[in-house]
Amino acid sequence: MSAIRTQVGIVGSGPAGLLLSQLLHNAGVESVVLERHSRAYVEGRIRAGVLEQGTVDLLTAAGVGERLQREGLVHGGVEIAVDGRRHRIDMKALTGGSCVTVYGQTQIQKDLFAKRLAENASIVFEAAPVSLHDVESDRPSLRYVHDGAEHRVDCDFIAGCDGFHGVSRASIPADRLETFERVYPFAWLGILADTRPVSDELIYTCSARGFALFSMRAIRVSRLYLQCAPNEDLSEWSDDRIWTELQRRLGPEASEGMETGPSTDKSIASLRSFVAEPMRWGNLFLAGDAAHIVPPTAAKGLNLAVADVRVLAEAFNAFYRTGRRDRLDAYSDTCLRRIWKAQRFAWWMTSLLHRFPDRSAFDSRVQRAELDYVLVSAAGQQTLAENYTGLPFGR
Ligand code: RFL
Ligand code: PHB
Repeated sequence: MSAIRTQVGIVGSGPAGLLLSQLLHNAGVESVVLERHSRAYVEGRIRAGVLEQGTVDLLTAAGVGERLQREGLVHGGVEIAVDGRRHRIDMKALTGGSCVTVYGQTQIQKDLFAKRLAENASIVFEAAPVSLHDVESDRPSLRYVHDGAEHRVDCDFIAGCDGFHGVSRASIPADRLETFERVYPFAWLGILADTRPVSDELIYTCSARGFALFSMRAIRVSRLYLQCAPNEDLSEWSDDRIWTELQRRLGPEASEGMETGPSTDKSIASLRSFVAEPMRWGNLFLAGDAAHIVPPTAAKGLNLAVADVRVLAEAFNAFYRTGRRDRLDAYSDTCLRRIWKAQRFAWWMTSLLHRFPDRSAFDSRVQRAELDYVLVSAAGQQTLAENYTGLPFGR
């Protein structure tokens, strides 16, 4: 078995793993990234689209924000449509200047890979399976198989950035981890299409037929979602059926002139809230989807992954500069404070805007009253705007 030595062994080359390796590199800390899939596979996954200002700032400070600054679409507002009536939330005015930026996760992945590989980063694609060893000792290691041969990475720390289904969290003994979970009784059917978005800003739509979201990736690229059953059969959803359903949920007035066209990607994602505590076991630190999942309604998943990595990179950096472990010891608690606030907001937006099949008539009336309140009250709108654009760090 061949063996190499590094400071931080990173499992997973999603946004969390790659950005961590970039931030460590910028601080003079070495890392090796092990990725189970190919680069093309990781770059091709259509996922997040909305970035908080803090995420944009960190990517820019890390040296991977050039194209994001040029091509990202800055949005100062968001719309909520209820039974065909559109209401705009002026996030920028309500928060004293905060906006979000629409820029696809695929583009972030491309920017990060380009930068990391230009700097000769050590990233092993198609490393499978990966296993974690001696995590509780000060000599942890990662083992993996690549091209049929076994390899070992000896390191000081392991960062588990391998998403919800990864091996890192699964390696932690069950009695060392507490998990909190809620699974929602619906899923999102999402398409991508080369059509002009129906509006300049995102429209979150609440109707008797269920939730829909009108988002975008670029001036002429739409990203659209429909609430559907968790066991929905994708093959039963032709493009025509999807566009018709989108128009029905948005209502005739608001969807007038909507440009339709063939989808270029189509998928179904289930909705779940999940947190694993603590985000550390010995010298293994979990970051991003490996430690927590939010339903996509509040667009927080990628932003939380970036926020974790920011705290983790600073903690590693402090350790290598000073030998002090206090930031590493505080990592899990520091992140969890922010994560639970985002969890609450994602759960709240999901509860507010979706049709719940098992909700009583009373509960549905209360849901509608809450929505009405949020849309007419300055305080309600401000709460939404402040959480959607991203809570500050350290509070
Ligand atoms: P990722 O992106 O899942 O990356 C994990 C990487 O680890 C690899 N891996 C392994 N490698 C080695 N060994 C193993 N055993 C491994 N197991 C897995 C995987 O191949 C992969 O490359 O996790 P990361 O980096 O934590 O990033 C998290 C984000 O991807 C995720 O939170 C967001 O996509 C969530 N999300 C959204 N977040 C937002 O902030 N804004 C949004 O607008 C938003 N929209 C969304 C979303 C997620 C969605 N889906 C499909 C779940 C919309 C959707 C529909
Ligand atoms: C997206 O554009 O993919 C998107 C936007 C907002 C969300 C979720 C996903 O809440």
